[in-house]
Amino acid sequence: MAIHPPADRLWWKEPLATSEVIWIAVAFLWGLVMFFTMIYWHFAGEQNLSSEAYKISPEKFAERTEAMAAKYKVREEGDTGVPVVRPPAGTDIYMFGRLWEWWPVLELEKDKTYRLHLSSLDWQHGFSLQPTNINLQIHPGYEMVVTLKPNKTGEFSVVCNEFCGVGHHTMVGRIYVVDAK
Ligand SMILES: [Cu+2]
Repeated sequence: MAIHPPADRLWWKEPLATSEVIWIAVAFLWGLVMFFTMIYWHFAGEQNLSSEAYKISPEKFAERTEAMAAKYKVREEGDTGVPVVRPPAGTDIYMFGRLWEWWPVLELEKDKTYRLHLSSLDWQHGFSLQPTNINLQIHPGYEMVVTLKPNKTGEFSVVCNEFCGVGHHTMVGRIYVVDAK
């Protein structure tokens, strides 16, 4: 009960009970286990991201993304006019977020490695790749670079998970993963 202050205020000078020592030791050891698990899981876990961050202006990032899209566009996504871009495996690929879209749509090959650059042209967005557990904060002025090796074919959605205004809920992008030709 903590209604009244302890009679003896110098509580840190009280002798430690054995059970307290045991609990402190257990908590400390468990903390160590979790700390080393983080490092181990970085290599052994399948979804832990190693990301890099660099400064880049929104203009420059848009320029690189548009250059890639112009070069490797294969079709358009439905009637949205958004290009579906299939860059060569092993290359640097780009996607930006802006109010309220992820652009462009990417088509990647299974089991190939890409360096995915992500940035925002205007505002803070959240890159969330569904249904995997991949989440990144996307800021204007910085690019996040993720080394990515898709291990499943299919259609993956990119949703914005950082509230960014009235169109936030419509901010959905797409990544296709297909078998290598
Ligand atoms: Cu958003």
